[in-house]
Amino acid sequence: MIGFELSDEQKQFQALARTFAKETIIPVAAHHDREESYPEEVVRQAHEVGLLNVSVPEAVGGLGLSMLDEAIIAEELGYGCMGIYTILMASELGIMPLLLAATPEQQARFLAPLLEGPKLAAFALSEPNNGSDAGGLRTRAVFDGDEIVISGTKTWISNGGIADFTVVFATYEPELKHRGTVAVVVEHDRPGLSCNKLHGKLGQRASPTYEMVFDDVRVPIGNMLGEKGDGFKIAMRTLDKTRIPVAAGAVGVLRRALDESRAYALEREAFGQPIARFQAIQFKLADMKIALETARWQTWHAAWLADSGRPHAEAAAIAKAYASDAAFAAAQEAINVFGGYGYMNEYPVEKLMRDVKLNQIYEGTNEIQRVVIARHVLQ
Ligand code: COS
Repeated sequence: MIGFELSDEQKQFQALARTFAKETIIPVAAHHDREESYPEEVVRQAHEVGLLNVSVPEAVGGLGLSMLDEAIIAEELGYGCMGIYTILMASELGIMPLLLAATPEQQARFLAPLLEGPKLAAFALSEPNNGSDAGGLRTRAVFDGDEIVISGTKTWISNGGIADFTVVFATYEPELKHRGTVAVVVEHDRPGLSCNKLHGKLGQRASPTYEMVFDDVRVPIGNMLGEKGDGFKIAMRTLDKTRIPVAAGAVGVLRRALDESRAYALEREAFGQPIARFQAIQFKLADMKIALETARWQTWHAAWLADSGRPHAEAAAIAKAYASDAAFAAAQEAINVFGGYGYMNEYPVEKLMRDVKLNQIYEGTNEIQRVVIARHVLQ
């Protein structure tokens, strides 16, 4: 017996997030995209209604939501605006290494304060010369008595300059490659940390992305997650989970592309009738619907595997690659349905395409997802 019914609680979260997207995100999304501005008020309200840092465990006062719960919420946020989605969900990405590898004391110390206000976490793995090769980190972690001294540069860090803390991955012994890495929580009030906002992104422009420079930043050894040498595996286990909400956000974009295309096709007339009457348009809508259903079920399946403690790395990679590729294709087709208007930022569909392009790249490019999938196929 397989159950496809959401629980009452999940339906409530879905309704809450859907209303939040409609009433709080969508009205300001185009503005923050154009201005490349941070939607502080939206983040404050997300905290107020309970849609921020939803994975913080119940043991430290949070909601402790599951991956499936998160996927349900992520779809609605992605429907509203992928940039705003990324602000909220990048915080869950920053939290995940602590769910996987922190002691109860560390969880209480770092996660409980996140609940006190609209506060954010971040995750810093990528470096200027190291994106896909996550085992070849150059950021250094030097053990000095009861402290760790971090030096180096991280880049493409969502929330990097506005988070309360960032989980930083660094090497204490580069020759050991991935076996010489650590995961360390760095609070942002530590001396020596500077964050520079990156400008000129194609999409997701409401989400601030940073370069983070660590100039001999000292943290207590008690900020390290797990043991020396665990860094790479903590990062991989984190991404195996968080690629699921990335897929779910893309599902939200797919659904939005379909809804916008459907509404426009029913209203716009050509050759004396609504363009929805033409099979050329109908087939585009049908293809979007096929992709939407397929992407959502694969995403929810991956979430179910993760929540039930089963292996889920391959399923998450399939969901992330399929959903983001399909959402990008659907957003392009939505522009075609809108014709010339689709190319203008007066209408919402060009933003969908620019925004969801990033889902194909972050948290592991879709080429890396295919590496992960191929390894499972061949092993
Ligand atoms: N979970 C737990 N352990 C894992 C793992 C996973 N998903 N994937 C690999 N490992 C382990 C391996 O078992 C191996 O362990 P041992 O040292 O005990 O043998 C070790 O980690 C190294 O694994 P592997 O040799 O497969 O590492 P590679 O250097 O070949 O890297 C890829 C594998 C490319 C898949 C990895 O580097 C990756 O995912 N890169 C993308 C990073 C990314 O997503 N960046 C985005 C940043 S966030 S925006």
